[in-house]
Amino acid sequence: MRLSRYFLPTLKENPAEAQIVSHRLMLRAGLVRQTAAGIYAWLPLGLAVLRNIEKIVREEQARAGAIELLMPTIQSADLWRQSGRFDAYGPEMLRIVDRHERDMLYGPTNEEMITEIFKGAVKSYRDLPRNLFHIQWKFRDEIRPRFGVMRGREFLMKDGYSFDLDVESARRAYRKMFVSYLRTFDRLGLRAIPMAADTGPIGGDMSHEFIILAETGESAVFCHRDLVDMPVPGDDIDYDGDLEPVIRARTELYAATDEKHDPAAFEAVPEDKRLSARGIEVGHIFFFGTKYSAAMGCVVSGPDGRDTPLQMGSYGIGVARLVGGIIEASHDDAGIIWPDAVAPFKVGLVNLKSGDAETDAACATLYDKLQAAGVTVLYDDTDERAGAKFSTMDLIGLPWQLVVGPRGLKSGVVELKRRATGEKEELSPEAALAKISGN
Ligand code: 5CA
Repeated sequence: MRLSRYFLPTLKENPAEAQIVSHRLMLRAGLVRQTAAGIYAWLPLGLAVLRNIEKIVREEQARAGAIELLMPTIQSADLWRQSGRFDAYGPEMLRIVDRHERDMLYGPTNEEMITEIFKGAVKSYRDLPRNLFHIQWKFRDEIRPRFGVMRGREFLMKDGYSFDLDVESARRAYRKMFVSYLRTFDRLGLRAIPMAADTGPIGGDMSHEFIILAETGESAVFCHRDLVDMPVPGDDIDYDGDLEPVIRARTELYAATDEKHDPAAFEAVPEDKRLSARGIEVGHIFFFGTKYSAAMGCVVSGPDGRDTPLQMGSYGIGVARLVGGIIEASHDDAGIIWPDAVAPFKVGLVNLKSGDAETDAACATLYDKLQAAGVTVLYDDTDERAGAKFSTMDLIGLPWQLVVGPRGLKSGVVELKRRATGEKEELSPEAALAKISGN
């Protein structure tokens, strides 16, 4: 993409309304714009990051056996009356009346809808287990939307729902998602710690939040320090094998959010291992048994021929929140530092003298070759000053900066900078291409 034809409205000044660094940087780097309180338009650069996150989430859901579908954002209130949540959900739910005076709502989550769909389709235990997910916009009329996309009113979520015949099999589904979340966040460049959590309006008796540590996090969290760097299962993980050891290694160490905090149990952790910090909840998984299936008649005939309400769990990832979370975890004074896996472009190609025939030609060749090698590249072909170009590149945080100017070209070199470390080296254009493509 040529910057001269792109849409990248960056800001020089820090926006006054942004209280935390990720919100500031998302506005300054032209990722999002607020259109109403807690509602954001995703600009091209932000959308590219969102899509990259979605891709990793999808791949890891598929690896764990979950199947994608897509449910609508607008739901009928009747469904929620069946579960009893239409009244219970309270003012956080955006209620809508259509032209026929029917009560509708903008979905804050989808337990009811997926239960209804599943109930109409699956009649026999032979069609179990299943885990269905979608990645869809949600609306929650948060009383205090803040911190940009971290606590928005409209936000993108991955929500998945498992259906099993009995409790043991449902717990197995829960364990699969637990492990899949560890892998997902790891691939996103984050260290997420599973913590015992409250179930809130979703309900159920077992729940873990996945928390990344950040000073600006909304939740106070308490955990054993060893959880922070615990290695995550590799991509050879066998989801049909025994996942219990992976879970046990984590759940036997103390980790709890504020609501579940047990000061006495925390005191039992050796003092040098006690970590009391703030965190961002990027995922949340729940096991709630028959709460929705019993209320809504989602039953199958079991091996004994008797109707059995299904055992269910639900599994959420804050896809939009993750964009802010990743920036909180990875930035410096100059701007964002995208982990390679989610970067909107892999390389920023900087032309130090647009209009100079030789520099333009060298850049054009590099641009073509990068694209031919399948490397995503944002080419700054504008006639801005060099200093401004460097600041923009640092601000938007692409993993590599490839800087081409007339002076270097005279001696046959370009400059390659790694954004994360600031390390720079001069090398031939061919060597630079090889290094970028090989990484
Ligand atoms: N149905 C369940 C799981 S599918 C559910 O809705 N869980 S949740 O309420 O915990 O939300 C899942 C994830 O969405 C959270 O872990 C969080 O990362 C994200 N999330 C929740 N509320 C917001 C919000 N207001 N803004 C941005 N992200 C949010």
